[in-house]
Amino acid sequence: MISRRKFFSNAAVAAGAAALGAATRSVKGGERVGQSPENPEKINDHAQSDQQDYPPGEPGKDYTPVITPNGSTLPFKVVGGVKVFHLITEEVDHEFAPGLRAYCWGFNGQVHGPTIEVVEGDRVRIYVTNNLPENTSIHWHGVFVPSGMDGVGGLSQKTIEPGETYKYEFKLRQEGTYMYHSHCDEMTQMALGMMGMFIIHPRNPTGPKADRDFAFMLSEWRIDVGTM
Ligand SMILES: [Cu+2]
Repeated sequence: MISRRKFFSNAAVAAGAAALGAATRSVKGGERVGQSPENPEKINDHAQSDQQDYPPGEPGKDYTPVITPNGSTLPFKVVGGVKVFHLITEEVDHEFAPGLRAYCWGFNGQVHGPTIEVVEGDRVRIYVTNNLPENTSIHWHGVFVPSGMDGVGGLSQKTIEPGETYKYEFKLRQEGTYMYHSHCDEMTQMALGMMGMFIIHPRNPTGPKADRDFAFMLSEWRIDVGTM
């Protein structure tokens, strides 16, 4: 999946690298671009946001909120300096187009799930309540998290049973456009729609400010006649 932000940032990195030579660097999804051998301690962009404490990033002040067409942004509240979110996995009667409906699996009544929007340096606590008829777990795709928060069912955690609520908590040490998705019985759960966007705004943005910022998540569906 190539995201709009990655698309733009790759172009920006290429331009920046040409102008600034070895000093330019970027971290995206574990890849390091434009490393600086003479300045190795500066290679990890996320190292700074890891060590430094920031107040929770505020929409409108620290970032231009993203618009998710045909979707929404997951609300949060700040508790003790932590952004607290609540995802609820559940069956959703989803209308793809007038008259084209199917029972899907999603989050908080939506397919795909609502966009999670945060700022580099934020600490987040995400409660996941499982209202599906089977176990699940949620993985934060591409996001640097401690192993126990990675959401890989059966590997980094016990899966979340129906009716259970699981707490994920971590600090955002990077910026970029990522996703979250089920990481349990993936062929069924992801195919039925269990994914959403996870957007981390840069704490100290460079370049022009966006007037409007849109997030599109594309996926392919095959819905046979009479499925519903
Ligand atoms: Cu993934």
